[in-house]
Amino acid sequence: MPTSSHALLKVLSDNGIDRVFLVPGESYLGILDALNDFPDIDVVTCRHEGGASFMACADGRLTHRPGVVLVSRGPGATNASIGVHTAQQDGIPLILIVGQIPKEHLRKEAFQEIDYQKMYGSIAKWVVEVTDPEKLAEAAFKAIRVATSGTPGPVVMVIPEDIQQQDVAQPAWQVVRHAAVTASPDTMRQAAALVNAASRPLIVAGGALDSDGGRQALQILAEKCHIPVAVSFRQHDIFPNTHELFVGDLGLSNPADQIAAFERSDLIIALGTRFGDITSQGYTFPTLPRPGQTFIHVYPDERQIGLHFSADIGVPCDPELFARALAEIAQPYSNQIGGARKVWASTLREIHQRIARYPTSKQVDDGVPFVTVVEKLAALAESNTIICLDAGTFAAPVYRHFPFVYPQRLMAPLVGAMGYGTPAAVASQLRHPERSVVCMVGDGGFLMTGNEMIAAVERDLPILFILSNNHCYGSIRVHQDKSYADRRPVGTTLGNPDFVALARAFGVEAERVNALDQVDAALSRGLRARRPYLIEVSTSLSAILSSRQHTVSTAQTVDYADRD
Ligand SMILES: Cc1ncc(C[n+]2csc(CCOP(=O)(O)OP(=O)(O)O)c2C)c(N)n1
Repeated sequence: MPTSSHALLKVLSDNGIDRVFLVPGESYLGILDALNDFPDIDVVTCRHEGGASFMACADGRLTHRPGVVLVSRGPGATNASIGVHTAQQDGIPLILIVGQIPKEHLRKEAFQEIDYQKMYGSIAKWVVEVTDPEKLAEAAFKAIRVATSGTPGPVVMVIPEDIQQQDVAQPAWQVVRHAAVTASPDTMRQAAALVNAASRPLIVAGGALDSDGGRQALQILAEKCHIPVAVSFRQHDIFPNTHELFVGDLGLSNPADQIAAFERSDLIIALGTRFGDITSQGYTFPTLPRPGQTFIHVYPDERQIGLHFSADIGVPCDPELFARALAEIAQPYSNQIGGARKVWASTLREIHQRIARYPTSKQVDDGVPFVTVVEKLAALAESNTIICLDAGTFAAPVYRHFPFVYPQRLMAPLVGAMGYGTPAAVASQLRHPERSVVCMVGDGGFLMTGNEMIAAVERDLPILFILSNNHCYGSIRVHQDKSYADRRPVGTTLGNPDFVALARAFGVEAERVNALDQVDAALSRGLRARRPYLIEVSTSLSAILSSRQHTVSTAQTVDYADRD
């Protein structure tokens, strides 16, 4: 007999949700039981709700459908909160389903009770506590709509354990996505006039272009009008990093001269980006609230336009359609007189190339400078590789040097949450079994959610885990060094297990790299392994501490300090 839980799952399944991540709990036995009747929904059992919620975030990012995570009340829901916050900051569709205490006990501070409206009110797009089994399907339907519309984000569905088993109608409802909208012909003409008049235009491209069509439209526009492209925070794979018009990312440690150069632009086209805190360098680029440049802001969510920076033209529409339309009517660069734009683009490109150049390896005696691992991985990685990153200094060289060319993908949390890497790799490999998936994680982050690596063994996922072991919460140590002249580190040194032995105990093939000359062979073995494989790199701490700046040339230094 189909129940209210079946009605809930039917709505999810009818709307393309084919996988859920969960840690089971007695508060949602009804939904768990109903999952038996949905063989098309893959149930991924996780070991911690934080890991489960990160997996759902990664899945939501890859599919643009809500990632779905199911957890128990109280302890389960609190553990899962990191994924809700990540989905909110990263703009990712997510549905967190929480089993709740029986409805007759609500708001009595019953065992494991939480008022989720209060708890999640400020980090979720919508929190709904359903108390009528007849309304469960409707709430699920609306949850999909809310999670995927505007700026995508998290929805929390709270479901008391005693409304999960009733005999209710089983509606077949499809959420209809909005038709993609574009700007009016008048607006497009105005935008084209601004582009035609600009000598130093700059496109800042963001995550709302994350589709084959979006990337293609961006490239067509950039090439036709010869406009340099910078990508927003951690959206490296939106535009080919090897392209002559790629001029870098706006992230946590852009050198001052690069930002100064971006500031010399006379037109900024913010395309598919919210232009938030990090992209805007702490709301300093461009000038807040009135940019010094002509500013066009295109984003699918009306609330983001003009939120921080007032735009000359603000367009709440699909950035792909906008880019295509603009490319059609803007004057092709080849028809323009003079080479101002060419000089402008190549100046920015040169700055980027200088920053992106790998530093010459330092001689250190406490391990391998992790930048060398990144350099060698970039040379060996397949063209379809998905790189999943945790948070930490080990990731800095990836952001700065790894030349992403789609379909290579960067999966890194905009929220900077440790613990994301391993679960994201599991979710990515499940979603794309045909691709090469590499997870890079620090020793700190690995001991937060590395337990989810067991899913790679259970499901035979050929993920390559590269674990940077510097016996330290390195990123924070670097901050301590930088902030306090007397350098008194506290709370950042880590005593670690034998990670190779740990991985083997999980059933993962593993080896340790102690020296530079072992890196190449280890990476080759790991990438060829076709089964879960872990390389523990004995990473040098002194390379990032003693002098945080690797000298690349007299004109360049590379600061690794600020990359969480
Ligand atoms: C969940 C969470 N807790 C704390 C932090 C603050 N934090 C940012 S990076 C970092 C240290 C990361 O250490 P590790 O994983 O060993 O990488 P490393 O920086 O040493 O390369 C910490 C504690 C965070 N970003 N996320």
